[in-house]
Amino acid sequence: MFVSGCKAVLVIVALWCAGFCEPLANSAPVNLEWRPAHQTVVVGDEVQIGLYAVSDNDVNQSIASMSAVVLWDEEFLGTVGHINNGPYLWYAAGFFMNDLGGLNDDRSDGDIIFTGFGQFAPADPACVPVPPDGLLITTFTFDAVAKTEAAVVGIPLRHAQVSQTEVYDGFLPGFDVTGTLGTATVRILPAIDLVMSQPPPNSIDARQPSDVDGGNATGWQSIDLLFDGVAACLIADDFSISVEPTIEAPPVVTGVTATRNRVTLQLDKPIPPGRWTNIAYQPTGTTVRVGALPADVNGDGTSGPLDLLALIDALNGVTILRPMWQVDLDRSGEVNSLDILREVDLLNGAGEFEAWNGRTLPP
Ligand SMILES: [Ca+2]
Ligand SMILES: [Ca+2]
Ligand SMILES: [Ca+2]
Repeated sequence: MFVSGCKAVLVIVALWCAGFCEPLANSAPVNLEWRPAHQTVVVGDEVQIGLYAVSDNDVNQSIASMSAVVLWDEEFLGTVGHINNGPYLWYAAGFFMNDLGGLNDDRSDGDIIFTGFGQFAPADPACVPVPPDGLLITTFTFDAVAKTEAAVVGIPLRHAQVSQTEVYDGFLPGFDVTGTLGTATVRILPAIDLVMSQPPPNSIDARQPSDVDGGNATGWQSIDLLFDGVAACLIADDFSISVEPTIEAPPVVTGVTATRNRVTLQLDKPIPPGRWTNIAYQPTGTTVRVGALPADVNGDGTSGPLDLLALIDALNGVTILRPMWQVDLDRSGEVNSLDILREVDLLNGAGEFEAWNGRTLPP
């Protein structure tokens, strides 16, 4: 049984050597590189990193077989797996058991060896075509288990003496064309989410958007976000801003200050009047929005005569206490009869103010 098994292996190797591809180009190095699906993930996510074979020059190369030793930091990335979702149909590709170095006995200890064999001739194509822009060999998967700024995945040429990364040419039998070996880093964020903002979600700033002469454009230009866990590691790229209805150049995040659970976003300009501004926390997609609608004292998304009544009630202490952004229409820092005059200016239009009477925010 054992002897016949050995014979079978010999036959396979012989067939392989006989079936090499027609020389189409000079054999050149083939690089192995990583392309993470996402540069930033959250603890608990599945991390996906494509392993690519890339021609070292500007013509297609070809490989017959390859092995890649893969090392990763198991403190941050848990059990490894892979999905053979590349365009080439391998004869066999995976983490084969009984590898020489025993790397594949344990998939969670930070080392593994991936091996792929191209098809036998006359399959079309027999060998694996490797274009200059790269061929997806397989997609590695890891569990993201702990937060870090950089979880590293690398491909050493040799590991623990017997395990070796090797890429064999598809043109010249047995010719080692192993090129450069890439490294990937993935940022892993804690499993936190956005739970509240200040101003609170759906707040509408009713104050004047500028001075009456149109100068000194003013409005919310920073917003505090509250998370359900420590958010000190977050950066500007973790947030995206969009505006509804859309405008050509919505505000962008220019600064992030984080203290424990609280993050203050600084924007490059005030949120635009007559619109909602959506702030999304990218890793989870959770979004809060705040709006600006001049004269909308009662914050119902429409500016009109009812808002003038709401302001008069607020000045007379008739209604609930309103936040300053609903009642200090002229941004003086005080609420008084001048704000009533300013409310009328904003509704009817005065100086450079547009007439906001009847204007609404999208639902
Ligand atoms: Ca292992
Ligand atoms: Ca209103
Ligand atoms: Ca005022």
